[in-house]
This record gives sequence, C-alpha cells and structure tokens, in this order.
Amino acid sequence: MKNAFETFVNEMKELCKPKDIYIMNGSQEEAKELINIAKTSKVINELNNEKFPNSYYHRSNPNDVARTEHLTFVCTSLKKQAGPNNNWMCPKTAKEKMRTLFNGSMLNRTMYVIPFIMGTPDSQYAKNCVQITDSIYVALSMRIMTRTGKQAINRIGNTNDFFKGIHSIGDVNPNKRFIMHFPEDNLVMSFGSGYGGNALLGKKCYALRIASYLGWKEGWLAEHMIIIGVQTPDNKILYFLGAFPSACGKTNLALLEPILKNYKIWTLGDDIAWINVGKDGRLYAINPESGFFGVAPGTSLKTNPVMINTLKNKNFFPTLFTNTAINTDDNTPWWEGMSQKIPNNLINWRGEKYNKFSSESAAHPNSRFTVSIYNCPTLSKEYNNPNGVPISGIIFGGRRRNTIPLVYEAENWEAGVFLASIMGSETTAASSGTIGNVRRDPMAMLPFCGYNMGDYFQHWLNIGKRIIHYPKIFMVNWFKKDDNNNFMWPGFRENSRIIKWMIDRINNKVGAIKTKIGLLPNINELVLDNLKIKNETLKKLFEINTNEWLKEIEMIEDYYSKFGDKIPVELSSFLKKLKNKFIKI
Ligand code: GTP
Ligand code: SPV
Ligand code: MN
Repeated sequence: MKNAFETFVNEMKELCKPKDIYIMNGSQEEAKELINIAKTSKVINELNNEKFPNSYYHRSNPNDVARTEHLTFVCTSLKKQAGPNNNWMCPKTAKEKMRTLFNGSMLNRTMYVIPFIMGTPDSQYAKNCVQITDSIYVALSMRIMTRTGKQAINRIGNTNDFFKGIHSIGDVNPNKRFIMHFPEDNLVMSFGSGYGGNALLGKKCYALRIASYLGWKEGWLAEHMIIIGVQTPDNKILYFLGAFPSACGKTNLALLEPILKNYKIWTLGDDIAWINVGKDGRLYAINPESGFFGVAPGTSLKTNPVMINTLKNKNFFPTLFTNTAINTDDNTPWWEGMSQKIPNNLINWRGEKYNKFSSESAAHPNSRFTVSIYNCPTLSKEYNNPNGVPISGIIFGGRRRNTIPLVYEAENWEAGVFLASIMGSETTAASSGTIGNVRRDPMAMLPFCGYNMGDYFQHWLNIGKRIIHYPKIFMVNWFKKDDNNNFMWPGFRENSRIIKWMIDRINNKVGAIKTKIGLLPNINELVLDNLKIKNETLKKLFEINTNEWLKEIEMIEDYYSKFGDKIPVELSSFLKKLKNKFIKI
C-alpha cells in the first residue's frame, strides 16, 4: 500500500509524464548536485566567488518578472466566499483547465519533488507541504526559502495532512499562465511562470492565501508581516509585527541597523507571520519561512548594511540573484542604488550591454536575491522558538505621497483593525501592471487574502476578543513627498526614531495628541537630534489635511461598498464617525 505522499507523487508522474523524478532530501550534497545540474544547463551562472561566495545568477523570461494578480484565482465552491478581492473560478472548471495544461507538461524534463515544512519542525504551528516542480531554479530557491527534505517526509509520515503544490513552468507563455488556489483541498496548481510568488508555492500561495483560509477556519492569522525584536538601551527586547505592501519596506525594516545608539533590531522574518493567541492572552508570531526573497534595487551599505552583510556571508545554502544587472569587470551583481557611480561595463537584466545614459534601469525594478535567513547577522535567538515570540506592537504602513502622516497610533484594537482595513498604497513593480496608482490594500493583504476580505475583517475583530494583553497598533508612512517629488522623511535607518516613539508609548513614557484620525506624537517627544530636517517639513509630515482626507474617505467608502453586508458594522460605523469629524469643522 502506498501512503498519501507516494500516491500524490505517482499521480503527478502519470499526469505530467516527466523523464525522471528527483525527490529532494535537503542534504548539502544535494545542494552541490543541483547547482551543478543548473550550471550545466545554464539556468544559473556562478558569480565572483570572492566577492559573493556561493552565489549564482539567474535571468527569468522578460515576460515573467513579477507576480501576476490578474492570472491568480481562488477557487472555492461558493463565489461569495472568495470575495470581490479575488478572481474566482469554479473549482471543477479550474481543475479541468489545469489538468489539460499539466498533461505531459514535463516530457523530457525532471520532476522535482520538494517536501518542506513551514515553521520550525517541533512547532505545533508548523505545517507540512509538498511542491512538485519542473524548474530547477524553483527547486533551488525552495531549499533556501523553506525547511526542505527528509524532516518533512518524516513529519508527513503516513498522514494525508499536507499542502499539495503543483508547478510547471510550461513554455512561459503568458496566455497559458494561471495560479489557481483550492483552499478547500489544501492545493495550489500554478502553470506558466517561473518567478517569485507565482512559482515558489510555499510563499504567497500557501503561507498567505491558503494559510489565511486555514487561519480563518482554525482561529489564527496568516499575515503579510515582518517579525522583529527591538532591543532597548536597558537590554529589554520588545517584539513587533509590521505589515507593508509589496516593495514598501518590509525587508529593510526587518534588517534595520538603528541610527539610534544602544538600540538593536533582531530579525525573525521579513515577509510572512503566522499569529496565534497564546494561553496567556498575548499574540505570538512565528515566521514559516527560512530565507529572504528580497528586492535588490535600493539595497546598499548606506540603506541596509545588514543585508549587504547577509549577501556576503558563507553558508552551505547558495544565494541566488535574479534579474539584477551584472558588472562584467568582476562578474558581480549590480543594481540601481548599490553604488552612486554606475559601473562602465554592465549587462542589463535582459542580458544586453547596458548604455549608462539609457532611461531604463540596468537591473529590473523587481530584481531580487534569494538568501538563507541563517546568513543574517541579526538573526534573533528566538527564530526557532516553536511557540513564536510575544507581540507588543503591530505596525502598518503604505506607500503614500500625501494624506497619511509619518506615524500615528490607534486608540484600541478595534480602532487598529479599522485603521488597517482602510490602508491604501501606491502600486509597485512587485506585481505586473501600472505603477504608482493608489489602491486600497487592507493589512497589506489585498493580493494575498484567500477568502472574502469582509470575513477577514470580522476574523481580526474576533481574534481581538480573545486577546487579554493587547499589542499597540500603529500606522506609518515613510513615503510622504514634497512638491518637488522628494521624500520628506529620510527613511531607512532613521525609521528607528519612530520605533523608539512606539516603544515609549508601549512603556507609557510619552503622551500623544488626540486627533480626528488617532493619536499623533508630540513632536518634542520624538528624538530627532543630528537629523537635518526643517520644522516646516516636520509639520508637513504630521499634517492632517481635510481635503485629502475627504477624498480618502470617499475612496474607502467605495472600497467598503464592494463588500456589501460583509463589512462588519463596527468598521462601517468607524468610517461614518471619521467622515463626520471631517465634515463638521
Ligand atoms: P516585498 O519583498 O515585495 O514584500 O517588499 P518589501 O516590503 O520587503 O520592501 P523592501 O524593504 O524590499 O523595499 C522596497 C523598496 O522600498 C526598496 O527599493 C527600498 O529601497 C525602498 N524603501 C524601503 N524602506 C524605505 C524607507 O524607509 N524610505 C524610502 N524612501 N524607501 C524605502
Ligand atoms: C511580494 O510581492 O510581496 C514579494 C515577492 O515578496 S513575491 O514572492 O514574488 O510575491
Ligand atoms: Mn521583502
């Protein structure tokens, strides 16, 4: 008798008809073997081993460089369950469509079977998974991003309790590209893309879309959040969660080297948090992943020294660079913002010689590195704590050129859920489509919530009812711009000044000003020494502009109305109250 794991592999073999099957065990020898296969087949190229040890370069198809939200579907029996926030297809139709695409899709290719665990193996919150893929780049990436190999096969044992992910790169034809989620079957079928969240199924597909659905059913939260520990001068560590939409600063904040002396940030996760209410009535978070898939452009010694260090460390996990430029003088990756001077001899992300005076960037704006979390010099000692870390604060933040102040605080949990539910952000290169349009992105989960967002808001409120020790909830906006289109706040390492204020709030050390939108800092209680920022700019950073807010409220009303009666009454009444505050001036 075959067990469920073997049956799954067999079924996929029958369907995809690969030339052979490679079941991954997670060993160091396997890493070497896979790298050799990928090098020989020119899927990856080795980089300068002195400057970037154990690092490799990969270029994806130019039509396949970011997540494709319009080709991503949630297939539940009832359409209403997927909600207006998801594309929906009937599960039967979707499966038939996908089976046709997968039929014989791996002829003359190897089928890689990737057993993996999301979360540390001895955690009650960890989940077992298996991804099938015919992309060796995906197989190599999954070994970095998740705990892959024998330990997962052992944990699965004879159970049928594991996530099934089926992936084939096909012929990378956008007309045959679909990322289909079946939350009721713990299944994802993804075809026609080999890049990022479309293809590394443990990430957005499982750990967010499917897991958010599981969390809804089981009473926990799967969120698009970083997890950090902030050590204060008295050597105490407070843990924070931070939700920012794609390409809005999560990885940078997760590896931040504070500008403030005697503060230190310990990294636990840079993208995904699974959150449970502990027996003591606190929120506890774990990071289900074991690597970073981080945006390259903008990463430099000045903005993010810890990440530059992470990328240069040695560890048996290789580091991958995808769609950056290459400096042919020394065979190293390069991207905009890495150095002020553009090197003379660059090959751009498309593989062409780069003209320095071109208006196009040399690296793709969504070019990324895939690197093991164990390379990170600021990795928290608590990273593998099976219970997770207790959360004192939750930070939400979008990319907004106006309207939203640099920082403000919600008065309580419900107000915090409201504040997160009305979050907006400008679209970025992390997803295909127009860049720079403001759209609502509640909790930074718009592209990742695997069920109706109205139900999701209610779920957040319900979780709140089980909490005894509430974390404080904050909203930040690092991206406010002046009339000349320059960022008003220096951001990056300077953001530690704002985190300090949050900690002072949590410890009841400073007060706050009650405003129409929430609690704002007294500017004289922010630590701003050695920061050359004009008073006028500071005022602008904290301004609450009535016209901007009236427009904002209109957009929120429009957004809420899409969900009809699914929007919890608590939230719609918050919105009414907010509107009244601005109208009655
Ligand atoms: P995903 O990996 O797509 O989820 O993105 P992310 O949220 O991890 O964003 P990341 O930290 O990679 O930053 C995205 C872009 O924003 C990069 O180009 C950064 O240089 C830039 N960025 C990050 N933090 C700040 C900041 O505080 N201020 C400004 N102006 N830019 C920032
Ligand atoms: C994001 O878009 O939020 C990412 C990149 O982290 S991807 O894995 O492609 O979703
Ligand atoms: Mn990131």
